[in-house]
Order: sequence, then structure tokens, then C-alpha cells
Amino acid sequence: MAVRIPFGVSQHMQESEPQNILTITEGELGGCSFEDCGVCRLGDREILQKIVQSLADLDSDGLQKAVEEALRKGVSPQEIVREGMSRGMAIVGERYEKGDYFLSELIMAGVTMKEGMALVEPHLKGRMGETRGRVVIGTVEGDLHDIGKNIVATMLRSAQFDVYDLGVDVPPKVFVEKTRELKPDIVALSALLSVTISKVKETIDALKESSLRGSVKVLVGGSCLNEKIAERVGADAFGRDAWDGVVKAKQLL
Ligand code: B12
Repeated sequence: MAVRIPFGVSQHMQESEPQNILTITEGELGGCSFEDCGVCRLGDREILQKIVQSLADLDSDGLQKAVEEALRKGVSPQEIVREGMSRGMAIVGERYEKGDYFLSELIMAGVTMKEGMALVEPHLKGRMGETRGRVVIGTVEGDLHDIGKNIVATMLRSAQFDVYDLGVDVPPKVFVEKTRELKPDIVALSALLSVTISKVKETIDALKESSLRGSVKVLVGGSCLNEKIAERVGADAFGRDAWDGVVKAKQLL
């Protein structure tokens, strides 16, 4: 069987058992909701799986083609992100944890996902009209991950929120300054690194110390957080993913 070694994959992978790495295993797709997904039609599964596989394999050309094909076939952009690219990214993370991928592959995955998002984002844009509320969003200090945060910002915009994105590595004092200046209804914090959980708390504490906490709700999210941690650091709500984030943001108003 011919084995395709995608661009960006380390030499050590070429020497190891290829099918373990290049083919998505049942385990890697564990928890996949293709089977019970009420939104996607039967024919969409194959193309969504192509998206998952391309991103997991860091195959930029394959991903672009698959995303374009999915959009052409009328698969919803939300489904492309949630059931396609996000699952591909989860597999990248697992491969990194197992030592099959290294930092260079994480970087490639970030670039590849951003290229895919650039194709999907124009289809996620919200309608013009009355805004639901104002959100200031950013990734906390010390953390450079922004793909998930960007998806949350896009989904909030498409749900008619007025979103101010402060970017990544945002110190608590900048959240405080921007909260004072922009008077948002919600401050949304993203954190993916366990070491930055303390920064989520510091940011919320800084809002308290500046007497701003009473006038804003704090929504947090990111793969190192959960409901319990969110409560412990003093947030008002936790969003499991971008879609849950929008639901929680609406509930907070
Ligand atoms: C791509 C990636 C990178 C890229 C980031 C590129 C970019 N521009 O973002 C780069 C290469 C820069 C990177 C660097 C590092 N990374 Co990294 N990275 C990843 C990876 C593979 C994917 C993250 C991602 O984009 N996922 C896809 C998006 C769609 O999902 P998401 O971010 O979770 O976001 C969703 C939800 O969490 C939620 N959400 C996120 N934010 C918010 C905010 C709100 C308000 C709400 C409501 C919801 C919400 O909604 C999003 C959309 O549905 C993850 C593994 C993984 N599967 O998560 C590791 C991972 C996060 N990285 C990890 C590590 C260790 C690092 C490094 C320390 C590696 C190193 N040795 O240097 C550095 C840290 C750099 C830094 N200071 O931040 C670890 C973190 C472990 C931990 N718990 O602490 C992970 C989990 C990998 C692993 N399995 O070990 N990384």
C-alpha cells in the first residue's frame, strides 16, 4: 500500500508504523457524533471526515479542497468547524500528547486551521441590525492560542453581539482598561494552557479590585477549563465550545 507522508510531518513518523499515525483510528474519533448528528445529512459525513483527516494530517491542500467541497455541497459552516476542523485539531492534540507530533506540527496545525477558517468565516458573518450586547474578548496573559477564541468571536458576531477582540497574551490590566473604556456587558476570557488558569483568576480579581466586576458578566472558555474551575476562579459562566459560548452569553444578559 502506498503511504502518503504529508508535508510537515517529522522524520521519526516516517520510520514508525504509518497506518497508526496517518489513518484516523476508531479511538481518535472517539466521541464523534457523526452517527447521531441531526444536522448533517448522510452524504455530508464523508466530506466532514475528509476535513477531519486532512487537518489531522496537516494536509493544507486537502483541507482547502474538502472545505470548499463541503461549502459547495451546502454543509453548514458551523458543522464544518464543529464536526470537521475542531475534531481534526483534537486529533492533532492527541498525537502531540502521544509524542507522534512535535511543536513544529502544532504550528503547522495552527496555520492549516487558520487557512480553513478563512474559507468558512465569510459564511458565518451575522446579519446587520440591532446588537444584542457588547463583548470584550481576549486570550489571557501568557497564552498565545487564538484559534478557538477567534471562532468564539466569529460565532458571537454572527449571533449579533458587538465584539471587541483584544488578541492574545492580554494582561489583566488591559482587560481592566478596555472594560472601563468600552463598558461591555460581557468580558470573555480564553485559556488553553493549564499554567494560565491562574491568569484567568487574576484577570477576574483585577476587575473586582477596579470596582468593575459588578457591571460586567465574565464568560470563560478553553480546553484547560471546565464548569468547576470557572466557578472557582469567580467566572459567571463557562462555554464548552463556541456554540455553548453563544448560548451562555445570551443567558448572561
Ligand atoms: C494549535 C496549537 C498550538 C499553536 C497555537 C496556534 C494559534 N494561533 O492558536 C501553537 C503552536 C502556537 C501552540 C503552542 C503551544 N502549545 Co498548543 N496546542 C495547539 C492545539 C493542537 C490546538 C488548539 C486549537 O486551536 N484547537 C482548536 C480550537 C477550535 O479549539 P479550542 O482552542 O479548544 O477552542 C474551543 C473551545 O475550547 C472553546 N473556547 C476557547 N476559548 C474560549 C473562550 C470562551 C469565552 C468560550 C466561551 C469558549 C472558548 O471554544 C472553541 C471553539 O469551539 C492544542 C491541542 C488541542 N486539541 O486543543 C495544543 C495545546 C493547547 N498546546 C499545548 C501546549 C503544551 C503548547 C505549548 C506550551 C507547547 C510548547 N512546548 O511550547 C505552546 C504554548 C505557547 C503559548 N505560550 O501559548 C497543550 C496544553 C496543555 C495544557 N493543558 O496546558 C495542548 C492541549 C496540546 C497537548 N495535548 O498537550 N499550540
